[in-house]
Amino acid sequence: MKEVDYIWMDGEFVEWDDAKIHVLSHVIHYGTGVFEGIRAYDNDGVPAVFRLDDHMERFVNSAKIINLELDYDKEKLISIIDELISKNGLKSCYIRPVAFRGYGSMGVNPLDNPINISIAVWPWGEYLGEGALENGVKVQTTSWTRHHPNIFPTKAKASGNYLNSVMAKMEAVENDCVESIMLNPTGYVAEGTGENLFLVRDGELYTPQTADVLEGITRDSVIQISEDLGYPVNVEKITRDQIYISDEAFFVGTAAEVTPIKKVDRRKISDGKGPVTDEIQERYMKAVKGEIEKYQKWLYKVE
Ligand code: PPE
Repeated sequence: MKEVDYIWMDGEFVEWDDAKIHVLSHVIHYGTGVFEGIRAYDNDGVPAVFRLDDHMERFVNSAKIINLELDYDKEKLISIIDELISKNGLKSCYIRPVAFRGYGSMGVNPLDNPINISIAVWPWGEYLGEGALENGVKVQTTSWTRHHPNIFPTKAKASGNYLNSVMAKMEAVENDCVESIMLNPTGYVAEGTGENLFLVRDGELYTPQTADVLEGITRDSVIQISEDLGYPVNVEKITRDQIYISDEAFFVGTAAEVTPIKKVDRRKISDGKGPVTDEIQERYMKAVKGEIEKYQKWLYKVE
């Protein structure tokens, strides 16, 4: 799948095909890694990374949660991302930093294993399939339960956590859906496998609390955008059947951006984009492209 020329690994820019690790690396066996997902957008010919500082703050925090001491601080990692985008000549791309326990010894105890770190960039289109942003997606509630915070660290974007997402995603695809909505251990709505969720009802927005979901940066941006548009945002417990009777529903995330949900568990929610989703999606896409003065503070320009 070679997409670009260079990937950064442990202090060096290496050719895409040479960015390899040993098969006995701890992370492969035990999921001991953390990662981020960030997007850069073409702002009139200049790549602009959306909320880079916030993403790298979360990356450093994820590492802290799983006891990975990084040799690079947030500022240094930001300057590497800047250089990597330029070196690969990209105007827009997805950015994937990952830090993990590498090759050293086997067994669950990771503490003697080295800590490796890498950053890759590549162009990435619509996350939930072509046309998803325009037409909306069909989703299901999964039979897999989202993490209990004392089983997996919900504030860490940790590699191992994602087996839960992978199971729910495969189940969705097998059921002819694009994505799964996951319920938390007490049965309330949590999030998608790689997105946060919003509902619209009677002109107000609803989204679950962050206690047992990832503190999404798109979620936070969408809350601000919605409030600026005059829509009240209610952060509260949400039940599964509340989705069925909502006027509109949508996923948000770096990769998914603002993706409308048209059907949940075979119940129709909307014909695709509803009017509120439409307005929020449009504002979000304008914000990331640098077209709204107020939100330019969210953009890091690679110049
Ligand atoms: N919840 C989960 C579980 C999640 O993985 C993401 C991002 C979000 C919410 C939204 O967070 P944010 O990107 O900060 O708004 N998922 C990333 C990984 C997707 C993947 O398949 O890999 C992403 O969107 O980049």
